[in-house]
Amino acid sequence: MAEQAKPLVGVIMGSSSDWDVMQHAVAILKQFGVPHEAQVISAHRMPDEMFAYAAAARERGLRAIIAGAGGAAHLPGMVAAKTIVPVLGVPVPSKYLRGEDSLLSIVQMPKGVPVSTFAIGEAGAANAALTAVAMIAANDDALAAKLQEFRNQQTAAAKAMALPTV
Ligand code: RP5
Repeated sequence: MAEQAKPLVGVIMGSSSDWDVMQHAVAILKQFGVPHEAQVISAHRMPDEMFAYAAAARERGLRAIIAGAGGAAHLPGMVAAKTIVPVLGVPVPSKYLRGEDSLLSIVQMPKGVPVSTFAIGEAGAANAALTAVAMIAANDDALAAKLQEFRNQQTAAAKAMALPTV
């Protein structure tokens, strides 16, 4: 249902091999009923498509772009270079450096063209989506109420945590 409406959030990733991580962003957007789209757009293998996607993002109504990539992870920064739509970068774990390369590639943007950068892996993907939800909720009271309830549930779960007796 959320995928059929005009998307507000674009989820892009450099490879289908990123899906295991990036599906956690899509799951959050689905959970909150935020219209979204998801596709592979590779910075180094599809540079023309990447630029076209970024250039059209604002006029297509996207309010945020969640971009995940691994290794020399150019995708979030290059998309940010071509649009003023906020870009939320997710470092995907890499084979040899466990995603530390992805993290540094994404987070170290020079001053002037920001990429909001999240944790490596699943938590980063989910939190990027939660941040997109929060951005949209700034002008959507029903969505804000859902987000607050989501947080309340985590508080209740933490309060109910018990430790083994020693
Ligand atoms: C990056 O290279 C992708 O984002 C992916 O994390 C990594 C490996 O891509 P594949 O070789 O699995 O397609 O561009």
